[in-house]
Amino acid sequence: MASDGVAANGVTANGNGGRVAGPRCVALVGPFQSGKTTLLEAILARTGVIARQGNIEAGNTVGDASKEARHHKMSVELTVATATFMGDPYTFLDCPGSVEFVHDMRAALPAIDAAVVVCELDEKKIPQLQLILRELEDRKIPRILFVNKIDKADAGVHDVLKLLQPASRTKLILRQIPTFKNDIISGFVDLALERAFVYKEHAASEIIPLEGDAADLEKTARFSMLETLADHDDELMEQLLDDIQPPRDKVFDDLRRELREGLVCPVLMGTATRANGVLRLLKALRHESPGIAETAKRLGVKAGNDAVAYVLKTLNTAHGGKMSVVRMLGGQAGDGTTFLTEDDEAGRVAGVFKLVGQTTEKRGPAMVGETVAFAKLEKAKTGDTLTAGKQAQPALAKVAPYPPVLAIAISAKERKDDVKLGLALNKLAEEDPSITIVHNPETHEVVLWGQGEMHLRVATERLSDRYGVAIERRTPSVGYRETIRKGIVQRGRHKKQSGGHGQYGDVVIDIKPMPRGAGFSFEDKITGGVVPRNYIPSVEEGVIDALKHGPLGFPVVDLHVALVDGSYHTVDSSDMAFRTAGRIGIVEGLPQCQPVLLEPIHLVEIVCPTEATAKINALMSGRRGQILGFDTREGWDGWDVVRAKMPEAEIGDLIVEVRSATAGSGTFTFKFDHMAELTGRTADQIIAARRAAE
Ligand SMILES: Nc1nc2c(ncn2[C@@H]2O[C@H](COP(=O)(O)OP(=O)(O)OP(=O)(O)O)[C@@H](O)[C@H]2O)c(=O)[nH]1
Ligand SMILES: [Mg+2]
Repeated sequence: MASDGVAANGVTANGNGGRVAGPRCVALVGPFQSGKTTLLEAILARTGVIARQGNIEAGNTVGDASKEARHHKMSVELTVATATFMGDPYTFLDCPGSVEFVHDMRAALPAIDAAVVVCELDEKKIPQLQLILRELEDRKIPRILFVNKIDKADAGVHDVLKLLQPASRTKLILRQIPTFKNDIISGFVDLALERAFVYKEHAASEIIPLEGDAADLEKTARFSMLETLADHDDELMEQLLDDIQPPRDKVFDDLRRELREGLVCPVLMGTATRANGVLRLLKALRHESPGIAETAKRLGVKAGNDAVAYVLKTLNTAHGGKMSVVRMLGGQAGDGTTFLTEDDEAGRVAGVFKLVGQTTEKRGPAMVGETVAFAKLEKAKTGDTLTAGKQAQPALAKVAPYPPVLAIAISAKERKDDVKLGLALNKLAEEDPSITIVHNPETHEVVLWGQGEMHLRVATERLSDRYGVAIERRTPSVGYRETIRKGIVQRGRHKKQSGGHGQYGDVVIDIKPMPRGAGFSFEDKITGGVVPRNYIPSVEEGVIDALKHGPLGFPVVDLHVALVDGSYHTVDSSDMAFRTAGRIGIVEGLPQCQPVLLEPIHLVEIVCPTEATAKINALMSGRRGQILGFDTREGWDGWDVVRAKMPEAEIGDLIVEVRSATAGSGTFTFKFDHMAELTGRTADQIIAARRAAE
């Protein structure tokens, strides 16, 4: 009995000419819940790293080991696991599929040799698949599609390419076709090896004779695989035209070359839960994926002896402190190596570790191509290029997180945890750069911005689980303002004669509305010294102070205040007294100026697959949005951009609905446009809520 991929004579069937030896770094990516973590588990079992394959339902997998991931039964951060397959070390990066945690994937991509894109035969998940493939295409990363959950496929599976091709700009090339027994998938035919296999649960597939229907189907499918390869190989094209069977080694050479050059994207299949198809996948990686030499070239690493590494993830472990997961792109580094980032010192390595999920194992120096964790590089950040020696390499890759789309205001449940919360938030943002923390000086809120509901939920769970700070969360305040519709001339008088030194300040101010966006200005129109020069700045201070809280409860903007008259007392007048007088002028004057609420309006740009555009339009209109128009998204077949102006209050949880209207693939950006008057019921409610909160 021969095993999967090895010919009966025991010789590896693949032409070995261009095979790369040495360490690899491979990311497992793909749409949400496609089976990446399960596939990692199968790979670790297959390579002997773990004795038994765990599963998501039982909560005993190497990936998703954090409390938050187990609880939600989804990946919420990158899992790193190193295994050895046929003598070569492979580090697998199990990336979260949820778009809300996509930054962990995006930041890791620059350093990988190849990606395994785990997907399902589900039309609804095609836009998400497309997003991920684009990311890889743009970065020129060789990729293999692994169609998972093939156990659930029916006979329609023959249309694999028809379903998947729209997601890929690169030509897909089907490498295997499934075989069925009583309508249930039982194995596959490998089109390059021309062999039929029958799946065995948690064991290598077994070779069976290729005969009957399967043999006919194989011929057609193989021919179309060769035709695609021949698009980039004239000699092969001639052989096909002349009906000559190309030598097997030539086919393997083409498969390898065309994958690495980004000309094709091979498609394999299997069932991660049963470890079916996993050995074929590993062999494809072994024989076809590039190694560190090509990856270093792709990134433009300058040749030299100095160690160069890319930080693909930062972790704060409970015991080991800070760990920087790096891919060694050049040289070697170990305990005591000092690294530079492109603009700073990164620190000194205090411990090199091999990672298998949450297990860390101390090891010797890291060689070029290996993926390890360095402890205590205090200043290294995810995405940094590290160089040992005196001359730092310029940054090889920079991956900016997507702008955040959802915010919550948080505070520690107990006052005594305030300082702890501050420290924990820094660590949280260090591990996950797609989180932004904003302190709102006006409302004194700490606002956590993130990529979606689950992202923020997991962030707050981490604050309590990992850092021991219990959190309260609220909807963040909207940046309401108020202004006035008409002007007034108002006296502000402050006079106190309670024994001893009195207080006296008296001003007349002319308050006038100004156009939207003008802000606030103050003018001194005093003549004849009725208010002495030196008190005038205090009047202005008093005015500004009072404008922080207008008659409706919000900061007042877009008005002009001129100091036109007043009087003073030689003994009792003071800065304090004039300040108070200025404040009184505003407090008494504004309520007579027809105050009106202003709300911030943002310019929102939503991107979505075209079939969702109508839904998005309706959604925006339903949220007081003013649609400006929609267009096809440049460079994105089958996608639109919808532009609208929308009140900030309505943007609050917009992302939740946009994602639900687009099967998770739509998103938006927004930027402040203008302040607009708001009246009527909505305004009354906002003002009442503000009063109640005070
Ligand atoms: N039937 C079937 N179910 C599978 C297979 N692989 C995974 N699953 C199930 O699919 C669900 C998601 O599996 P995961 O391994 O967590 O998927 P994932 O891609 O890591 O998910 P995210 O990281 O959250 O995107 C779990 O319930 C798995 O048991 C498979 O080959 N066949
Ligand atoms: Mg996962």
